[in-house]
This record gives sequence, C-alpha cells and structure tokens, in this order.
Amino acid sequence: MNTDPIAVKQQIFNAIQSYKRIVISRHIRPDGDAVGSTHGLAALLRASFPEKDIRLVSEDSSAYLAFLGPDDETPDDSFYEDALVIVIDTGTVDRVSNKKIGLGKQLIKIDHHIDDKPYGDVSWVEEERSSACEMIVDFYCSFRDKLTLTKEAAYALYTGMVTDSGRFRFPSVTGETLRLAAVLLDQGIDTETLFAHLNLEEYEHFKYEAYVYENMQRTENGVAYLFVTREMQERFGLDREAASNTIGYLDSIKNYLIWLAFIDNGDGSIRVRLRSRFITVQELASRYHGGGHDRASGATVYSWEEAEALIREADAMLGEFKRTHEGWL
Ligand SMILES: [Mn+2]
Repeated sequence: MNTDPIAVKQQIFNAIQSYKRIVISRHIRPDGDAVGSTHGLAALLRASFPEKDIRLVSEDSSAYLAFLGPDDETPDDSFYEDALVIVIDTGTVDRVSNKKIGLGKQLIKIDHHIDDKPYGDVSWVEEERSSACEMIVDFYCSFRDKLTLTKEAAYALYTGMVTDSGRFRFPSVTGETLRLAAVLLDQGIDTETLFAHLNLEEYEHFKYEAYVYENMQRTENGVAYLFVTREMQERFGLDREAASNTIGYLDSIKNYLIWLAFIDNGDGSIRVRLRSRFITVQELASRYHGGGHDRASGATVYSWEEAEALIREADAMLGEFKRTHEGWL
C-alpha cells in the first residue's frame, strides 16, 4: 500500500471523484474531532460535488455536539453496493460507528491515531497530526481549486481542531496546524458562538466539579485520579459523556503529571481515561487493553483491584521519570 501522503491524498481525491455515492463514518462515542471531521468533510463534498449522494452515517452521537447538526438517515443496504466509504478519526475497525462499512465497494481510512491495526483499501494515516480535522483541511488545501469550502464546513472542522488539540495547547500542535486553522477562520467562523457551545455548563455541573476536587485522590509521586462510581453517576445525573469528561478537571494541578479517571460502565468493565504532560502514558494504557496518543490514552480494567494496579504502575513510572528528568511542572 502506498504511504506517501501526497500520492495517497491524490488516490482519495480520485476515488471521491469517481463515486456517485459516498458514505462517511467515524468512531463510536464520538468526540468533537469525530463529529467535526465527518460533518466537515460531508459539507465540503456536498458543496464541491452537488450531484453526488453523500451520507454521514453513524450509530451513535454525543448530545453536547448536537449544535453541529444531525447525521443523515441510514440508507438501505443496497446504497452501499456502489458506494465509497470513508471512515475518519477511527484507529481500528471495531471502533467504527457503522457496522455496514464492509458493504461498500471501496473503503478509505483517514486518521491520526497510532496505526497498529490498519484497515481500508486506501489508508491515509498521519500519527503526528493534532486532529483528523486538520487532515481534512490539509486535504482541502491540496485540491483547493477543485473543492468548495463553505462556512458550515469550516465551522465543523474548526470545532474538531480546537477540541482535539485542547484549544491549540497540546504538543501535537505545529505551525502547520495553525496555518490550516487560519484557512478556516478566513471563512468567517462565529467563534463566540462556537466557544459558548463548547465551554458553557449548567450551574449544577459546577457542583459536581466541586465534588471532584473534594474527592479526587493523589499518589506520592504525583498521579491524580478519581473513581467515577455508579453511585456518583446517579447522584449527579452524569451521562456517559459527562462522566468521562471528569478527566479534564484534573489537568492543571502542579506536580501531578499523570491524571486518571476510572468510569464504572456498570457492566463489569471500568473505562480508564489517561492524560499526562511531559511523560507518555500510551504504553501504560496498552498494558491495560487500551492505547491512543502519547499524552492522551484510553484503557479498560475489569475490577477496582486492577484499577489500583494501574495506579501503582503509573505512580512508579512517574517516580522514575521525576528522578531522571528535569524541567517538568
Ligand atoms: Mn481525533
């Protein structure tokens, strides 16, 4: 398979041109990048090729991203027979939020996660990209004279760029990231409304946040963590998204370089979200049925004992890191 990005982008553009029907999908439990990149590409292709039938199809959504608009209705299976399927922001096939993708005639993967389980007839993966949306904007720029970027597409793509990069704070943000973001801003995005959608919370939310800081735990070497039990989820009315967003509250504590949230799924499994600065947590996550990015990974454990083991491992790893490195904060 060709892995030169320029050649692969050309292959993808040729495929898009040659198909009348295109299905776009993303990963389950979608975040801003998954929703933004799929809505953004769908809007980009609709404006560029009005004669094509383009469907954004997925099996789940996230309420806090509803402001980007609904997905399309699921087409009949026969729709796929002559269709190109494009899956964005999804590292592995089992995380695709569309069980029908195998019915398509050709499958394209566009992603920025670690590519340890490749899929697709054509695969464009750049692991160092800050978001999949950044890649879609790069794709637009590569074929600028043949594609039409609307304000609607730019708004969706900008949403994914700001959310996946922690508001352009993460180390994955490069000069190229900002040059591509600038292309979107030039379309006249209403960022006041966008950040209001992304940042504002109901008053009740802040009661939960206060509870988190009262009840979080800390290890000797600087791991901050919280167990989000079923009881807590019920008491504060947390849905899956709100429970998993707890990780974000732990990210600004000085000397606590690794932070973890353990979310009880209620089915015998516990979702683990791992975040860090200066040190990588990706390998730790991979030892607990997970993976992801260097400083933002996910994992799954199957008991609180296993959770404690993960915490001990994180603590030992961080202790060693602090003894052998300088300059961390
Ligand atoms: Mn992403």
